[in-house]
Amino acid sequence: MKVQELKHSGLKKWVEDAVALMAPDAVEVCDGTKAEYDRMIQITIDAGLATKLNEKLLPNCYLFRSDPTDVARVENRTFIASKSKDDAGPTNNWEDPAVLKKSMTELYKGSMKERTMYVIPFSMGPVGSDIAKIGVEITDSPYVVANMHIMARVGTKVLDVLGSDGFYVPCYHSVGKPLASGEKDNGKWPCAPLDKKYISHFPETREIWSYGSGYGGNALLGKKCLALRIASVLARDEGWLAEHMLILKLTNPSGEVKYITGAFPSACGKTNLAMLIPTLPGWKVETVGDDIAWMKPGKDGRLYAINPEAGFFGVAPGTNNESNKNAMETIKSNTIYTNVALTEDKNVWWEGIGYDAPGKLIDWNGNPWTQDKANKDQPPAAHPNSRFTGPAKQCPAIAGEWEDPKGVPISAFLFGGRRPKTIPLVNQAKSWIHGVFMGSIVGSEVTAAALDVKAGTIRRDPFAMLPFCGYHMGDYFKHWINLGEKHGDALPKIFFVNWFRKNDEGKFIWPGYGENSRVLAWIFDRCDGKGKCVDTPIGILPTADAIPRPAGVSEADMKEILNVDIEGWKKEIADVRQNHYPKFGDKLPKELYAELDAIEKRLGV
Ligand code: O2Y
Ligand code: MN
Repeated sequence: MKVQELKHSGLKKWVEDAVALMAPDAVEVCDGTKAEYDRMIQITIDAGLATKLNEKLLPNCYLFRSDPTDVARVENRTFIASKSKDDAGPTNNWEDPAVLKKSMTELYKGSMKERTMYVIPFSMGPVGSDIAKIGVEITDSPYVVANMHIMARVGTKVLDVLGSDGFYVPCYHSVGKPLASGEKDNGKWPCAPLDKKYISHFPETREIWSYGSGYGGNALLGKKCLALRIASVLARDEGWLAEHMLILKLTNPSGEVKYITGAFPSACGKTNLAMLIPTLPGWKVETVGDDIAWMKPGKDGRLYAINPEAGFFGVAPGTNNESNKNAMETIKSNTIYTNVALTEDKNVWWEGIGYDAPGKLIDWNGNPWTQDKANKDQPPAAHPNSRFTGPAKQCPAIAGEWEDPKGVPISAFLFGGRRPKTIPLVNQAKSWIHGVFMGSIVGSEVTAAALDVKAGTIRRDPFAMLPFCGYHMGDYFKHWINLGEKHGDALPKIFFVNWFRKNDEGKFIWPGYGENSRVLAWIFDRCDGKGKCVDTPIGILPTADAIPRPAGVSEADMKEILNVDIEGWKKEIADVRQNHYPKFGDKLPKELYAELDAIEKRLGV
C-alpha cells in the first residue's frame, strides 16, 4: 500500500512529515503477508546480515549477528520525557520533551537516506479486542519488520480496525546509520554509537522515538516501549494494569481451570514457568503469555488478561529440553535467531543447550570457535543475551484461548525474585495491601559485586517494573492500591514465591522447573480457600505437609524453605525502610508505610 492510500488523515500526515524529515529512498506501508515477511528476510540475506539455517533441521529459520555494541536494552539511554521531571520519578532517566525532541529531530534529519522506510501498523493484543491497542512503527530496518511480524499482529487488518480516526501510538525508529549516496551496509549491522542511542518515551503525547539501536527491546517498539512504558501510563489513566507478567492456565486433576499471572525480574525464568510441564500427576499448565499481561476489570470486577504479544523473544542460553521443552519445540521452525552460534551443518548452538558444541562453530561475532572445556575463561560462542524470536502459536503448550479478545479471568498474582535466603518457597498475602507491599519489595540478590553494589545486597525491582514503568513508581504503587479499593474481593489473590533458596553449602534446596507445579497446586487450592496453611507474621504459609515433596527434598529441607526466619525478616524490613522506600520520596503511599509498621509489629520489632 502507498502512503497516499492511508485512510486515517492523522496517520497519513504523520508519515508524510516523517518522510520529509528522514528522507528515505522509498516508503512502504506493510501489509503483514507472508510474502512480505519472506521479502524482508531476502533483503537481509542479500545485504549479508542474515544466514539461512539448515532447511531440514530448522525450516524457515534465519540467523542474524548484531554489531557487538548493540546486544541488549540500553537502560542508561532510555528516557521518560514527561513534562515534569517529578512525573518520571527518581528511577527513570528524565529529559525535557521539547529539548529531547529538538536533539533527536537533528539526528532523524536524513537518517534514512539510501534506505527504505517501512510503516508497520501493529496491534498489541488480538486485532479488534477491547483490551488491545494499536501502534504504528516507522523503521528503516527490514530485520525489525520481520521480527514485528512474529511479535505482534501487523498489516492491513490493523489499519482496517484503526479506521479513519482511531487512536494509535506513533513510534519512530531508525537504526541511526545514514548512508552516503551508493553506500551499502556490506554485511555490517547498522547502528549508532552508545552516546547517540535514544529510546525515548513521551507519556503525555503517547509517543515513542527510538534512534541508534536495531536490537530487541530498543527497536521492536511494541514490546517494552509500548506494551509496558506507554501502556503503564494509559493503564493508570484508564483504570487497568499493564504489567511485566507471564500468564498461565492451570488445570487441576478434576478439570477445573484457573489463570495465574506472575511478575519476576528479567532472568528469573518467566518463560520457563509460563511453559512448565508439571511433574505433579493430573495437573496441566498451558501458556497464554511469557512476558507481558494487560488486565482490565470486567463488569464483575474481576481482572481479564490478554497477552499483547504474538511471539516469544526469549533468551537462548540455558534453554534446553530439560529447562523448557516447549520453548525448544516452538523454535524449531519459522524462527529468527540473533547472536547465537552457528554449527558446520547450519544448525544453532548456545551455552546450556544441553549437549556439547559439535565440531567447529562460528561464534556470535562471526569468528571460528571450538569448544575448549579445559579453558574456564573461554568466551561464550553465543552472546549471553542472544535471542530467539518464535511464534507463540507454535508453542505445544499454548492455551486454546490465548487469543481470546475478552481476555482470561485472573485468580492469582505471583511475585518473586532470586532470593537465596529469608524468603520462603511460597507465601500468600493476608490482604490486597499486603500483596501490594510484597510487589513493592520484589528483588534479587546480587551474586557478583558490581561498581555500585556489594555481593549479597538485594537489587530491588518493584513489581519487576523498575525498567518498564513510564511514570513515577510511587504513583504506580498508589494505582495498585486504588485498584484494590475499587474492586476489592473480586481481585486476584497475591502470592510471593521463591524458587531460589539455597542451603548452607550454597546449593539450591528446591529443584524448580516442573516441580514448581507443586507450589502452583497449593496456590490453586488457596484461591478457593482450601489448602493446608498457617497464618504467620509474614503471611499465610503452607503447613510443612501441605505441598508434596519432590524427590531429593527432605522433610528438613521442606521445613527450612517454609520457615519464618524472624531475624532475617527483621533485616529485610529494615532494608526496605532505610534503603528502599526512601527512594520514592513523598510519593511512597502512606498505606505502604502503614503496612511496614504492621509487619514490624507482628515480627516484634
Ligand atoms: O535485551 C533485549 O532487548 C530484550 S530484553 C527482554 C526480552 C524479552 C523479555 N523480557 C526482556 C526483559 O528484559 O525483561
Ligand atoms: Mn521481560
